[in-house]
Amino acid sequence: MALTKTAFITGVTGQDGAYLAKLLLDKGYEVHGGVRRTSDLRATRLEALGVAGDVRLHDFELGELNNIHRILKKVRIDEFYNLAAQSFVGTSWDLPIYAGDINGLGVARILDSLRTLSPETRFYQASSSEMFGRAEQFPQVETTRFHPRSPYGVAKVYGHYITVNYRESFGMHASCGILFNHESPLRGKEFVTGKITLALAAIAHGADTPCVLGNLDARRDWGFAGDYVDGIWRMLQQDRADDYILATGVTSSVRDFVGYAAEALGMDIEWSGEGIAERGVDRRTGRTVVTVSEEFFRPAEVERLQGDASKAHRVLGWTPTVEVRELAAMMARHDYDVIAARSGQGPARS
Ligand code: NAP
Ligand code: G4F
Repeated sequence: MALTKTAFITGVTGQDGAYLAKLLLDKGYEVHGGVRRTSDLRATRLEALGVAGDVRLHDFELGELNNIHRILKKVRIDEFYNLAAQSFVGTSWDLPIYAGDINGLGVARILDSLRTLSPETRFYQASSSEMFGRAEQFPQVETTRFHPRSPYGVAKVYGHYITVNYRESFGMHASCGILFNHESPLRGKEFVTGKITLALAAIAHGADTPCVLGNLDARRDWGFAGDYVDGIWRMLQQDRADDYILATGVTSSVRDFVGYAAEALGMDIEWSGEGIAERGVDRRTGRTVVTVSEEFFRPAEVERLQGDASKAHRVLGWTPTVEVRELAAMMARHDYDVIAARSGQGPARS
């Protein structure tokens, strides 16, 4: 009889943490997760996926070395997934030292603790396409040079290379997933996709406040988080640890994403003007749906990302299943239905 595997997920209350916890529970794992002690102890994303009662939660702050030691002394862990991070790029300019501590040094804290207390544990590090930043090569592959453009990205480069270094120095089974943007109905509403789908769903319900955005020309390779956690799990099932890109290979602009979400909600956007004077108006109602403000531009921008996941496809057998238009529709309809449920109305039109 196969022994039950045990996994520990840092950042289990986040988008990816919730999807990964569900995936591992469905595979029969015993799943433990680290949660920060806050004023609201509800794990709403785990609740949304119906697994809140099945994950064993532990107080966990990645800034505190003793928290990692406590977990490793208490639980025998086969697979350790480090998803915790100061994850919102825009905020990282306000918290550059904190971002460096959690996204960079936090990874070293875990790796060094594993090396001394549990060297056989397999380790996953949540690296990011943000590390490519001002990329010189399209599409980006695992060997494309990093040129991060934010304190977040700089810290993630440290987290990435310290993982590679512990693999090379101590033979640890430590892998990095260089993941391109992945979204879902559980995505935080500070990220551009979640912000757009919530604002447009509210407008479809009659709200008269437009969605105020920053750089509409920025391009991202957007996939579905549910697909990406499957790729993450596959990385730790390999005999040899390595680094892999997960991406769809398709790049779309923020403006495109607005159009896809709008379409799913029965709107048809006409764009006019340029720069901060640009507007998106619904042709069917004449209402202004999108405006632009300097407030949401970043000090340094990542203009365009597009990933090549051939290696993950070849070695891991991983393929994304949701394309960006379908993703935008999934998120927009979800938000529409949540608002409808709150106000006692029916579900979204298809
Ligand atoms: P998310 O929804 O923002 O979740 C981040 C998680 O980290 C939350 O559970 C948060 O806890 C936790 N956390 C933050 N600071 C912590 C600390 N100091 N100690 C302990 N836990 C802490 O992010 P996500 O989208 O799921 O992303 C997961 C990981 O993948 C992150 O490392 C992110 O940088 C990386 N990544 C994401 C993407 C993407 O497109 N989603 C792409 C590439 C890489 P609270 O609930 O208490 O805030
Ligand atoms: O949705 P975003 O905030 O995601 P960003 O910066 O790409 O970061 C996400 O993906 C990374 C992987 O590449 C992860 F590592 C990271 O943890 C996170 O999950 O912004 C996407 C783009 C940016 O170019 C931004 O300038 O959208 C542009 N944008 C335009 N208007 C906006 C807005 N972004 C936000 N958040 N809000 C706006 O109003």
